[in-house]
Amino acid sequence: MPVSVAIVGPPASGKTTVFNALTAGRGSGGVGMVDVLDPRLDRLEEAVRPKKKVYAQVRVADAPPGSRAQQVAAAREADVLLVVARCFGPDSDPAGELDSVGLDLVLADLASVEKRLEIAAKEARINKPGAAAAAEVLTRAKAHLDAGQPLRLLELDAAAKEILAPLFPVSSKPVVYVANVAEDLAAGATLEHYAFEHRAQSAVLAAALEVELAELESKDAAEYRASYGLTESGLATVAGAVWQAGGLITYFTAGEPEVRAWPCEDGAPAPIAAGVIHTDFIKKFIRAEVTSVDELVQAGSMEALRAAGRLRVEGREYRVQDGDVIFFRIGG
Ligand SMILES: Nc1nc2c(ncn2[C@@H]2O[C@H](COP(=O)(O)OP(=O)(O)O)[C@@H](O)[C@H]2O)c(=O)[nH]1
Ligand SMILES: [Mg+2]
Repeated sequence: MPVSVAIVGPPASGKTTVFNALTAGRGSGGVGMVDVLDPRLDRLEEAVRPKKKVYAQVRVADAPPGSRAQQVAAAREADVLLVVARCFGPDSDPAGELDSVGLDLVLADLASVEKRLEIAAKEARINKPGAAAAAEVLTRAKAHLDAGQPLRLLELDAAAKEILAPLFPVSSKPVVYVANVAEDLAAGATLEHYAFEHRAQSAVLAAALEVELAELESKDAAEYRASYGLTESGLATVAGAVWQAGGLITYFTAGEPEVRAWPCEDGAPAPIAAGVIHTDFIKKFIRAEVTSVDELVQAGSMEALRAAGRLRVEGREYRVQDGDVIFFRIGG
């Protein structure tokens, strides 16, 4: 499954320009699928020589033009939000822009939490099972939102999260604050500070410049970037921040038909990680055979490692690590 990212932000902050930069102009209807390049996958390809190479994918959705409510609705479907603030041109005020977008998300959640709380409070009065516990969580959420704080900064255990889940909260989603700068990269500093204070990830992106670079050969683009003091593509910067914000790691599968990178929740037990490939694999998981990119590149194939007894055998409790190369044994 691709990682789903929604772009939000105030008008004219450069959202569509960011969208075009990330999708290299290949999006359509406001949606684009983007490959997240990864040199580890390239090394696996060289070693294994598979028929196919599949990078981790991100689905990027541009903010729909129209009302703030429409933007919030679109954001509800995403795993991670990219909040774009204008850090170029006259009177840029990224902190003010981010405050205002943050408030939109908080108010949207406050409305649905208040509505649900009224119902839960009534249900609690007639002793409906679970209603009192729900009202307690909703009351806590309401107080937090009333204070202008997003739900992502409220500590909730699994049971509390389950109570809020049917409301499809949007302020609980991980965010990456994107400083859309012109030539002056230093203009992103205010936003980076803001992100730090708000415990969010940030990325500085020269979106208009990246749109131009996307049209160049990768070698020319790299040289051009270097002249601006940029060490990686805008997409790589944003993808890194999205992975961080979303608490994601990448593991790999490497067989003859294809080598592939899979985004996966950090700390996921092996069956859940296998479920990223196919939901059936969660139930049918038997064991994971695990190695590293380096080991596999040395040996040339999973089979060679298995024959040499050098694949680690891990069970249901194993927590998949970033950079693992895995063969999942699945039952019938
Ligand atoms: N100088 C400069 N202009 C930009 C940049 N990004 C966007 N713009 C301009 O800002 C205006 C609004 O951009 P757009 O992407 O349509 O904003 P949206 O309303 O947030 O989607 C357009 O005229 C863009 O050309 C940038 O990085 N540098
Ligand atoms: Mg736009």
